[in-house]
Amino acid sequence: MSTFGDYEAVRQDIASLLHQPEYDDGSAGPVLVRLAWHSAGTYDAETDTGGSNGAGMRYEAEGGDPANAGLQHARVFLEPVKQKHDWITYADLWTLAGVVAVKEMGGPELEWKAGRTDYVDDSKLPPRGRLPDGAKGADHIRWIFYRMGFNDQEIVALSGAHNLGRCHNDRSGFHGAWVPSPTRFSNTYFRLMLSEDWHEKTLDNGVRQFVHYDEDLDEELMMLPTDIALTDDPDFRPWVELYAKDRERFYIDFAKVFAKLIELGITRDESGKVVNGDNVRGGYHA
Ligand code: CCH
Repeated sequence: MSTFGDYEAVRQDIASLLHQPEYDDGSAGPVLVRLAWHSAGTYDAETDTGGSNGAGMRYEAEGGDPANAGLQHARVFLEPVKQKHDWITYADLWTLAGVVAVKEMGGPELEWKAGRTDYVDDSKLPPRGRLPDGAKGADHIRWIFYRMGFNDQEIVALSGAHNLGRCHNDRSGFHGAWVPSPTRFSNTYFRLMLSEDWHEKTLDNGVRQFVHYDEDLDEELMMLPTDIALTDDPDFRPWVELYAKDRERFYIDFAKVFAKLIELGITRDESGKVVNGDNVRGGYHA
């Protein structure tokens, strides 16, 4: 039995499922962080559509977006937690899972507030194509993240999440991890981005990425074209340099911007209660 509103118990159950010896690098953490990000990263400030409210990824329209390939693993990992604490909404569970995973992997404490609903408002469903494409450059990144309301500093800070996890051939077409310890949160991604000599490689599937051979690992590490774009662009680069040398500052900025990400499209009253996402004509409860 689970007590209604006992988010601490949910946090503990998320933390205890992170260790997954058979999966990837032995942790569900990175894919949970990606689930939280993709659930929120469809937000469009101008039309106030998309965002984590509604947990739209449960349905084909959003879940079947090729950009979300692989995130079913994250949702499956979380299903037992949802079954046990059936009062929590998926929208809250997915965002909270990202927050818990970052912390458990050695990252900063991230502010998280409850109250998202699983109410799907058809008029607010995000069209596909709102998530970034790793094959592109700085203009594309800005176009995607400015739409959500982020600035250049926030874009670079958020990108530091690529310190976690890896790319999978059968999900995105890219291949490999960004850093040698992909289940530890740190600023290694920024440090390696600047210190290593990344060269372009075309994989067997025709996908282009940047690689660097790590002798200790005896493995190639990777960067997406969008990651490398952060070092080439004159307004992004100073932030990469700052976060590469100042881990604390990266943690502080990451915490701020991630908290902002998972609140996109959520309107709260003074008491913190979510006042949108419910009782909207044309929607349905799941
Ligand atoms: Fe990302 N990301 N991401 N990413 N991402 C991928 C994996 C992760 C882009 C593309 C990709 C953010 C921004 C961007 C994570 C967190 C964040 C993959 C590989 C691609 C491609 C997917 C696969 O094959 O499994 C692009 C492009 C951008 C921006 O331009 C942001 C922002 C965040 C979070 C704050 C995490 C974590 C992963 C690892 C997932 C895993 O399964 O290991």
